Amino acid sequence: MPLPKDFIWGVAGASYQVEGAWNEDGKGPSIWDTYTHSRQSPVRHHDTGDIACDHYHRVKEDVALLSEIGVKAYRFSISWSRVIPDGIGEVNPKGLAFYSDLVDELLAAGIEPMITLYHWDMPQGIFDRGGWMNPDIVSWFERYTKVIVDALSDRVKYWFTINEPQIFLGLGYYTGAHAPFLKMCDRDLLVMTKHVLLSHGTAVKVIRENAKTAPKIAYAPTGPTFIPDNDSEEAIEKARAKSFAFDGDGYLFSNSWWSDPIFLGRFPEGAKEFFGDDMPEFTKEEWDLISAPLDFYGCNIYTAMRDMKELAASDAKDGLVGEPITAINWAITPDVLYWSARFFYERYKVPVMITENGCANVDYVHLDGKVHDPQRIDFTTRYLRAFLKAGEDGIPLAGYIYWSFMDNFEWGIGYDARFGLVHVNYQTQKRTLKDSAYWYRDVIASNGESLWK
Ligand code: PNW
Repeated sequence: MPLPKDFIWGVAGASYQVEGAWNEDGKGPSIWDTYTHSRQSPVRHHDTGDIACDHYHRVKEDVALLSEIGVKAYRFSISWSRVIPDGIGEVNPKGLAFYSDLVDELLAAGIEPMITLYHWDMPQGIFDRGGWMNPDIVSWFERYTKVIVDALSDRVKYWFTINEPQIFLGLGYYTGAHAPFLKMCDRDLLVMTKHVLLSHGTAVKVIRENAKTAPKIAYAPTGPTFIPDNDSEEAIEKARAKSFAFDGDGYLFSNSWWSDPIFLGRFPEGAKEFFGDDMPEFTKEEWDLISAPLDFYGCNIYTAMRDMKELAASDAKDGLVGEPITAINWAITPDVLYWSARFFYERYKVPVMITENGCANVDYVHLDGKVHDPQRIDFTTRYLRAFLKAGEDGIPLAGYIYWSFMDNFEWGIGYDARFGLVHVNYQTQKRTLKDSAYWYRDVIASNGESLWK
């Protein structure tokens, strides 16, 4: 069955991971600037995003590459502290102009801009005022959203409020692997959950009420999708139940902790009993705000969860013995896109967009000057076939956004992981389209048909 003509084929990136120019043209520091500069930073090799892909100075060149690949959409995030240096005070006109120019460049190339408002680089000025712990963050995020919507919504239609609360709270404030490298207790994590959900809902309201062109709004969570061990109804039901389990200890990383409030207007069952008096509470008006309708379900999905206790012959914890993995040890499990599309659509009843999916590989420029990455092409072919099968089974699919457009700063593991369709030499900033970029160009040009050849 051919895909709808308006199926969105895109690629993604995020401000701190690509922009560099961390202190230029009036930009204020974010927590990623501050804490990657600290002596205690656990980031591999002490890498920072100070320069990253120097995208801030290379927008024209980078949009030309997007054009060459032929993407229909580019998902990027805005650095809050580039636009409002301390997060709450004066707007920095040069920061805003950078994003406005990027939007113009994209539109001139026929590429749909998709904006993520919060992809983890909180202004240091906000963190110093308590960050997600301070109830005022909701109004600060509201004001920041209004500034961006006023400046860009005449040209931008697609909005993501926040990227992966699971990871920025889970790794930033619980395991300590991401900035600001903290390990906090449930009591505080629950206060932060409350403010993240309210900030999301408030941003949705600001966009709906102020956007100058009809907006499409979502958020971009990740989470564990379990895939069934076999085709039986029983196995499918078991995988579905595990995918949405509240899961006690692992709640911050779960699907239901974040998406049940946003799509169903309630916390998952079992949460209140688990947390007792620490459980966040919302008024009826706040629940309405948080669960205001969204246009689609964004899924950042890379690998499946399996019930290892049942599957592994040995006591392997992370995967099956000798199974295929990417360069950062994530298991290659294509069916996760089929089951994610199905499970999320069945539970939340909005079309599904894969807002991130991709393969970390050991890419380098070969003797012939090209970057041959057959693993990435094979990986993405398999994942896309599984995703499109969900469409054939009647699940409405809104699009597929490959992570990432170009190699970039991969958070806690620095520059070691390369996810890009475009290779970046960090010494020279030379970009080279990988074989996968040309392969993706053909996939897009054929609207997916070439995946079956
Ligand atoms: C996502 N996990 O992060 C982010 O949105 C991107 O910024 C990032 O570069 C990309 O995926 C690749 O990692 C994740 O541990 C980080 O499950 C960690 C996990 C999932 C997503």
